[in-house]
This record gives sequence, structure tokens and C-alpha cells, in this order.
Amino acid sequence: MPVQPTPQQLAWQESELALFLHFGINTFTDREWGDGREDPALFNPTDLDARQWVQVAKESGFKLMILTAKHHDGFCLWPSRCTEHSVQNSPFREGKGDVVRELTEACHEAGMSMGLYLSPWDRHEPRYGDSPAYNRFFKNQLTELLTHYGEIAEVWFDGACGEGPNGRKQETDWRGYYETVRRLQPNALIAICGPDIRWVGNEDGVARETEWSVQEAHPIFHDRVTGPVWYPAECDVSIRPGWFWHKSQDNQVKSLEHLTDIYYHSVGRNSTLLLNVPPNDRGLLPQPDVRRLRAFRTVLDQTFATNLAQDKPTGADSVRTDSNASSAVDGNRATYWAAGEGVTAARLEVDLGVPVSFNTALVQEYIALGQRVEAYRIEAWDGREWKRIAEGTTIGHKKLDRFPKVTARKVRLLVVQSRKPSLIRTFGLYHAPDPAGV
Ligand code: FUL
Repeated sequence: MPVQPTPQQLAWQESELALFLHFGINTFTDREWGDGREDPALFNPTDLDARQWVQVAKESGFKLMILTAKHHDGFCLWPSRCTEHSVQNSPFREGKGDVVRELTEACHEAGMSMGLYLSPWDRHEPRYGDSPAYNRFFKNQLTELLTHYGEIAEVWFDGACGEGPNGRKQETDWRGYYETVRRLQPNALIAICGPDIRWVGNEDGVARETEWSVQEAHPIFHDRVTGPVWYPAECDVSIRPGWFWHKSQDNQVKSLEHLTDIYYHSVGRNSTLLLNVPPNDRGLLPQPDVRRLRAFRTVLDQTFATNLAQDKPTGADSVRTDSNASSAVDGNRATYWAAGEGVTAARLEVDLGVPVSFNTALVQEYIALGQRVEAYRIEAWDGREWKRIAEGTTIGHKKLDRFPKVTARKVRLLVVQSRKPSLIRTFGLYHAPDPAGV
């Protein structure tokens, strides 16, 4: 049996787009890393509207939001009973505010999933570095967050850390942290310094050309597990140069072309995209970022509105008896073309009927049953011979290829090599608009 995702990992992979919200004391100090000595009185978002965050995310096609409940500076966006360093001692809603509550309520109202970032590194808390005491403190904070706010879909443990006061090194009790999450939110995925979702390894929003969701177990994060595990990649990147809002960066929002490239290099390479859009000091998503997200959505909608291969006559040189080649182009997420038993190289051919122009191809494996394809190629019939238009290695949940416009009547997908018989859920051809024209 190939290594397979859990139902939660599968749903997460399908969701593709998550919005990261870096918000906290740094929003008011113009810093990226606070040192924990900031006065909570500085935290004063006068127009905070979590519904605006959720609405923008929803309209832009995002399915999950992850908020920095506590960043490295230790300031808590919820009234934690474990520390004084929180919204409780700020002027926000006269000390009665709770940003985590406002956002979770807005998410649950809108059918949006909610995730939380809780920095293991805490530059405010004096117990940090006093390992058992800080681990207890951290588990208490986790308990508050995972008990009082309903369903939490993802818990994000950042790897960045430094020394505690007096140079003491914190020995993190990962096993205890994971047990706390599993006990309180059995459906939550634990990301980054965790066993369920892997950090892609950069902060540029770019996955590898070869991106396997099947990985060797991590020596720390997969406690007591050996051998291969399902450990899919998440690409985190900010829409701006910094993670937190800085007025000076209002005119440095990434261009539409850049965001579109990020999408192709993350979601289009078997990863998910966690795009950071930081609320400003009023507590709103800034307008330049909102406009960019809307344009980004328009490009994606225009590109993927019509699969030119949809329901076109399709055949294959190898088809498992209980499947159909046409399942790859039927638009049904639950069906797939399976190559025959023991077959690890197979070919799917689509007849578009008339010459059709396209510049983008999409291939999806049916990953509920594992990730299998190691190499593939896409070719178009030019009237005389098959010409290669794209090729790659892994496919996984989604592989996107862009190429100069091709006009052809027949197109084929060659699974050149597969670990087990390939299961292709979707083969799509699209004509993407020029982002400059959107
Ligand atoms: C890093 C942090 O140090 C940054 O401030 C940011 O939160 C990023 C997502 O992760 O490790």
C-alpha cells in the first residue's frame, strides 16, 4: 500500500490557498522581530474588522486563514491567563478585546477554516530557556487557544528561535506540544516544526520542480516513526517585503506577475500557498494588497474557467479494467484514469476535434491513493509529428506548466515513469490571459 495522506491532509491539499496574517505589536513599532520589551499600550488598532479580512480572503479564493496569535515578541492577541503581555493591557477595546476570538468567529461564520501560529520562541517570557517551566507555560497557552475558539484546522510552529535570558537554550518538548494538539483538536494539522505539513525550505513561495509529498520521517517531528511518511510541502511568502505591515511598504506589494508566478511555483508544483497579507495599524487589510489579491483572483478565474480538453474524446494505451481514460477529462474530482495493473508507463490521448490554442497545462494525480508519477511529458500533434510542449518529474496533487501558445487538434500526456500504475484525476488545457491585460 503506498503512503497516503490522512483525510485532513487531503482536504488541506485540496484547499490550495491559505492567507497568513502577521499582526501584533510589531504592527505598531515598525519592526519585524520585537524584543519582548514593548509596552502593550502600543497595541491600538482603532478600526479592526476581522470580517473584512475574511471577506477579502474568501473573495480571493482562500480557504484557510492563519493568524500570528503570538509572535517571537511574546505579545498575545488573546487575553492569555498565562501572561500580562497581551491585548488585555492594551487600549484595544479598552482591554476587553480578543483578536483570536474576532477572527475565529468571522471565519466560522463564513465557512472559512482557521489556523493559528504560536511562536515557540518567546522573547518576553522570563521562563523561556528554563526548559520544563517554559514548556508548561507554552502548553497552557496552546490549551487556551485550542479549547476556547472552536475548530482549529492548522497549528503553525515556527522554527525560528534564539536563546533565553542569560544565554540559556530552551529544550522544546515537541512530543508534549503535539500531544496537547492531538488531544484538544484531533483534526488539526501541525505544520512546520510538526509532523503533518512540511516547510518548503524558503520564504519565496517556491516549491521544487520535483516535490514529493512522500518523505523520510523527520528525526524530531515524526517522533518514534521510521520510513516514509506523507509530509506535503507548504510554501509561505509575504505579499510585501516584510511579514508585518510597515507604512513604508504600502507601495511595495508584489506585482501581479510575481504573485502569478508564485502560484504556478507553489500550487502548480504539488504544494500549497500560504500567502501573508498583513493587517495595518488600523486593523484592516491594506487597500493596495486587497486590490492586488482581487486582480490575482481574476487572472486565476480567467485562466482556469474552461478546460479545453473537458469531455473531449480520450483514449489511453493502458486502462485498468474498472476505470476509463475519459475520467481524466470529465471534471469529476472523484474519478480518475488508472493505468493497468503493473503498468508504470502509459499514454493518454485527447482529440480536441478542431485546432485549439492553449498555453497552460494542468495534471493532477488522485493522491488519496498516494503519489506515484516520477516523470511525464506533454506532446501536441502538429499535423505531421508529436512535438514536446512540456515535461517534468513529479505531479502530485497539481502540476501546472506554462509554455508559448500552441495550436493543435490532438494532445497527449505520457506518464514516462511511475512508482506504481499512475492514477490521473485531471488533465487540463487552458488559455491564460496576459496578466498585464487584467
Ligand atoms: C520566520 C519568522 O522569524 C518570521 O518573522 C515570520 O514569522 C516567518 C513566517 O517565519 O521564521
